[in-house]
Amino acid sequence: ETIKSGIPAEVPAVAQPLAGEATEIASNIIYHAQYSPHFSPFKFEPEQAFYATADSVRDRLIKQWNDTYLHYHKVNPKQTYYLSMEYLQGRALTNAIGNLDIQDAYSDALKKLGHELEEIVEQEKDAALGNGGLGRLASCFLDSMATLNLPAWGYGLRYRYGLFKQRISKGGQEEIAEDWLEKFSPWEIVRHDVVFPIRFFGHVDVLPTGSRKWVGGEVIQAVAYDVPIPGYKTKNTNSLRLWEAKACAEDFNLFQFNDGQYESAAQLHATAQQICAVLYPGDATESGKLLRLKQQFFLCSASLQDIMFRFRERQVGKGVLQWSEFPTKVAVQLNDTHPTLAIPELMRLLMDEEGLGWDDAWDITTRTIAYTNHTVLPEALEKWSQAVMWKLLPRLMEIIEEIDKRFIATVQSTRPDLETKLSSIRILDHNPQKPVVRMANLCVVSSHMVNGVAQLHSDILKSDLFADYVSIWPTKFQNKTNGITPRRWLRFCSPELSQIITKWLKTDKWVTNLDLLTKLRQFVDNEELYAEWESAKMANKQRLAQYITQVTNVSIDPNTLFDIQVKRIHEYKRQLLNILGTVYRYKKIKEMSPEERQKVTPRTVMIGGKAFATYTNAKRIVKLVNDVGAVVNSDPEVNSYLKVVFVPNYNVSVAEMLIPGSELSQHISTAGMEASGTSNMKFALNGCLIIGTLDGANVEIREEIGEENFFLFGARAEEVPRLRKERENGLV
Ligand code: HBZ
Repeated sequence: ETIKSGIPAEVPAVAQPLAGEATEIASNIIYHAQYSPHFSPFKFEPEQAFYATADSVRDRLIKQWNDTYLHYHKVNPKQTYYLSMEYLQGRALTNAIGNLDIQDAYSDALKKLGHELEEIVEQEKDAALGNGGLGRLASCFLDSMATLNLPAWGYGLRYRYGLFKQRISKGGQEEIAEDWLEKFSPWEIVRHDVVFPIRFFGHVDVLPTGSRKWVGGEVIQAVAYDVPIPGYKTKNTNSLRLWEAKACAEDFNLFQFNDGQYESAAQLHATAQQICAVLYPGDATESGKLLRLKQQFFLCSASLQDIMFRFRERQVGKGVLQWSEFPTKVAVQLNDTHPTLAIPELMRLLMDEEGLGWDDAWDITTRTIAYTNHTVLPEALEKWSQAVMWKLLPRLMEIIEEIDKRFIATVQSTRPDLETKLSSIRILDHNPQKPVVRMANLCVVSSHMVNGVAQLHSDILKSDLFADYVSIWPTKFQNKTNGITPRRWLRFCSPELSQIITKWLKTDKWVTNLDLLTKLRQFVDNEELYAEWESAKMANKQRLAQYITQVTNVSIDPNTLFDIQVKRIHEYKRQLLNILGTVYRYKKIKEMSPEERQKVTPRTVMIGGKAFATYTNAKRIVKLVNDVGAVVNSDPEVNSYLKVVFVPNYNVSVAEMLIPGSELSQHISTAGMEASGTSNMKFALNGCLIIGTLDGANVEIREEIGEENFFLFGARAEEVPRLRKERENGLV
């Protein structure tokens, strides 16, 4: 389906820097330092310079952002809405300046004011509203969709505390709350006029007309905060709309307050504050689970009310409000099952608020919603307690029950051969121990498209997890291999390498068309290119080495091979295997004679990543890597041949430093477990070799870069079950 906007791709965002532009920008920065004050007057240290610079860049963004909104409002194209509980945006300043193509002018302007742009951008805190690959994918998609001139918005939550800061102590990982809004974010704009009510608890009334209405309970307000998403060298600027939870002023009980009952007076205000307090509240307790479910519904309900409001506004403007047209103007993509409640909520809004019947509402819902699966691990497939859902979302549970009932009826009448499978493919699991709703099943039944995130993963979905559904809807399942934005992950994080590529290709069009990189093949024997490439890599390694020394106190030598594994710590990703391999290497070097050691390629092994706070084995792995590092790095016999560092607090900004400086990267998950992986793409794009298993997107990367550039490792996905069984049975 085409959802092109009509904004011409080649329109430069702003005119090329004029001779005097740096001076103009410098005075605009000074203006903001003075008249958009956030600090005491007359201070212009790096921190103040950052905020003033960001304000000045935002001025430019706002103009094209508003123009974009107006343009789509007029053209009324089909618009994509990405619903995601996570966005790992990282820093925005370099990206905004780069996408607006005004780096040089800003760099000159800051110089005039006594600052270096590189130093100023370091002042920005990462917006880390996500855990790992799934959240970063959402952010990469936003950048790419804006660059492709697609009318596409992201919807998420404005968590106050995003992903925790990881501190390494003697005991291993410690989690520190990270308040990314401690001062404020210069990029977000609160829309005081975009507010929707979200209901929790309560009950369902049957009206005299027979229709049903969810009433009572608590009602919290969702307030929109918008973050601009500029495309690269285009005017198109999309929105990331993050919802914040607030209680109404009337919900503050003045009478109770004046009576000294301070806590109960502000109870709903406190309840509202909890909703967006933290990314992924621990769900080991019942209250933690309830809060997470509240977050999910909050995102879904607010986003759908907003989408429907916009649809109505644009259709009514044309005098043609017909809900059956909704799927021709709206596409809602669910980033995993976390926003599944969008399905019953859209049904509810269409039936109970707009008065549609079940069949029409179902037709619209299924044509609007599509679902991306990111995992086949059974423990990661979401299941919600039916009891909790009845309590929190009574009307939605009625709708889910009805979807389940109708699905069963359809299967029974059209596919009697699947009768025995019904208990596993239906949505409700009535297991008497713990009746649950299977969110992935609800998504598959209610979406018109379901996709996996790499070819192998999509094949496994079809042949395994969703096999029975494939027999019902053979064309519903497809593959969309993940991707990354080449802007953040090459153009801006390695300006050195980018310049070389542009010089040899005689164009910078590769920044929006990576296929052009294959044209570098014609220089495969060119010594001059090699020398330039090597010097760019060395510059990036030096920058990385400096950073590592600064954060770990371990000095590493840029002349050693940089061997890196960075990702969330998980048993299936096998950081344990990497560190055991490193211990083996250490012991081998230890046994060698001094002459033999001369032949060893000196290597620095870097491992980094966060472990989920309650995941004990992952935390043990973090500690082990640190402890192995302490032994190896202090062994004078070995430490000029091998060093081991745990890179603390791995996040988007740290990745932007590590990836350009890497030479070998490890993607060694047990085959069949990693849905895709996306850092593998970022490393490959930065001219790094991969050691990896045939898992996730590694398979496709290997096909693209050639077997000779990929160190293949381990068993294939189809061999794994047999090998596992043999080991369980003690045959091996
Ligand atoms: O999504 C990752 C996959 O593990 C990775 O292979 C893939 O490349 C990436 C993008 O498709 N999945 C996650 O990052 N998942 C989560 O972070 C997650 C968050 C909350 C959950 C479950 C999983 O409740």
